[in-house]
Amino acid sequence: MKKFAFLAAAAAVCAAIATPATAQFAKPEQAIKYRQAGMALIGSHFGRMAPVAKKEAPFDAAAIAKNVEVLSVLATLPWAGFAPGTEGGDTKAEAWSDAKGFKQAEDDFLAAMGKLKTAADSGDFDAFRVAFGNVGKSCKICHDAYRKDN
Ligand code: ASC
Repeated sequence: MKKFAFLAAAAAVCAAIATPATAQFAKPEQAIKYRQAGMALIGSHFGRMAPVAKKEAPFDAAAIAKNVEVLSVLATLPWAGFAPGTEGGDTKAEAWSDAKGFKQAEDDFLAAMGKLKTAADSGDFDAFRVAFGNVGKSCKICHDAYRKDN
């Protein structure tokens, strides 16, 4: 019985920890807010590097690597907020009716992000500039297809 009580307590603790991560959104509006917040942060951390890529600001390799490290985590976030049943916001219905295409666009973005991380970590400006441009293209392809009012 002692062992059972321990296992039951351990299971309860696991459930308490796991629940917030699995049952993320009680209402569709919360998912919409979450994905919009994620996209806003991605836009901020991506956009702030544009002047560097365009050679309008100096290339600080360490600062870029640090920012891309943050961006790499942010890049993984919004997608859970596009769960079925959360249609709305600035997203076209096609993101759900063409779920395969939308997932492909997500995968392409994350692949481009992986290459940007490698380039930023290398400290090489030209590698960074090319990889930055490719991430930007993947943003635009997805926005053109699935975001309203581009
Ligand atoms: C950004 C931002 C986007 C993308 C896109 C890239 O900084 O907010 O939506 O880059 O413009 O083409």
